[in-house]
Amino acid sequence: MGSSYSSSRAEKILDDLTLESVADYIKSGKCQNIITMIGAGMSTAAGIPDFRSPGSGLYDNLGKYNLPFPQAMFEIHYFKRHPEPFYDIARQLIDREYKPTKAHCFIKLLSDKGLLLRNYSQNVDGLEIQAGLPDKLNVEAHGTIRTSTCMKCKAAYSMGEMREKLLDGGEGVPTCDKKEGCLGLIKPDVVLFGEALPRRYAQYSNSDMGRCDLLIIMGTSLQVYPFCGLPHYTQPSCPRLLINLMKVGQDPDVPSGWFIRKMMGIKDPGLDFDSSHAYRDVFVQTTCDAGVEKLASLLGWTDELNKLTAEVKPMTWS
Ligand code: CNA
Repeated sequence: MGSSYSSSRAEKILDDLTLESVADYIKSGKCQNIITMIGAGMSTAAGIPDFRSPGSGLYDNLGKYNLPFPQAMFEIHYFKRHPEPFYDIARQLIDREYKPTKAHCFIKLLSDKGLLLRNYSQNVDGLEIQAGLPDKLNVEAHGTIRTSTCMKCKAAYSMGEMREKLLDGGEGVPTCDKKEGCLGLIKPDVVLFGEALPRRYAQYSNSDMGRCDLLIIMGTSLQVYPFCGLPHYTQPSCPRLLINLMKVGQDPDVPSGWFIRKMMGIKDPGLDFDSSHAYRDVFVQTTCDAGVEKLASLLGWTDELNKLTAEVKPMTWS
């Protein structure tokens, strides 16, 4: 995936850097391959905490585990030595009722209208699939909690089986009983820091990003590589819309981001909403749900979006 950045020659597609202009572009019919890129902020309205929101994010609430640093909880090397905190958090989050949000339903609506090229998700909750998005249009870049695997014998476990192990197993860690004497640790099929992303991620993103004619980024701090590098691989003319509580993805946001970008051969300096050169990046500071509600209204899709949102069922733990 090579960077194609060249802003000086790029065509300016949006009349101005507003949600209204993005809606006009979609309505023009020239925009047929939309990619959505989503993160944990998509699911906070469903009751699932994100990592980095001050106060409510998981990173601010891990004090009792005496971790060397908050991210350790989700790092494979730490997990292998100390899996207990990870399962303690899992136990607190499991078995509640999580319903896809309006923003998840908006992505489903894009797919129903034949406008969605792909959804790239960092989330592991599967709420976009629960909203009805076909598997083939979804890339779960950081894996999923819907399935689990024994780290020793590789036996597969369903979400229902994992649920039982966690809820019936006291405070212990879930171990494998599918092969006699195995007792390997069962790990949800999520990608922890330090693990490789699913092959599907590179397979699809390599060809998708250059074909994208509108990128919609929602509910992410754009801090986790390689995922947060995806916007850089769109064509220089491709408009990029960020709907988030905070402005993110600009050059200095990611510690040592400049170094990683250099290693990845990325020349694009990041999202640019405000500079005198800004020409394609639009920031809408609001919740994902309020952002899609406004966009749907501008597109005349409010009734369809409300119908999908009213009909969607919560996730089941089976
Ligand atoms: P993050 O780093 O926690 O960032 C979340 C971003 O979303 C922040 O910029 C918030 O300001 C913003 N935000 C929070 N709530 C809303 C809202 N309602 N509307 C709009 N914006 C909002 O999370 P990222 O996804 O960027 O980080 C990647 C990690 C988080 C991935 O590895 C995930 O696996 C991991 N994660 C996933 C889940 C999930 O599956 N639901 C939950 C927690 C963490």
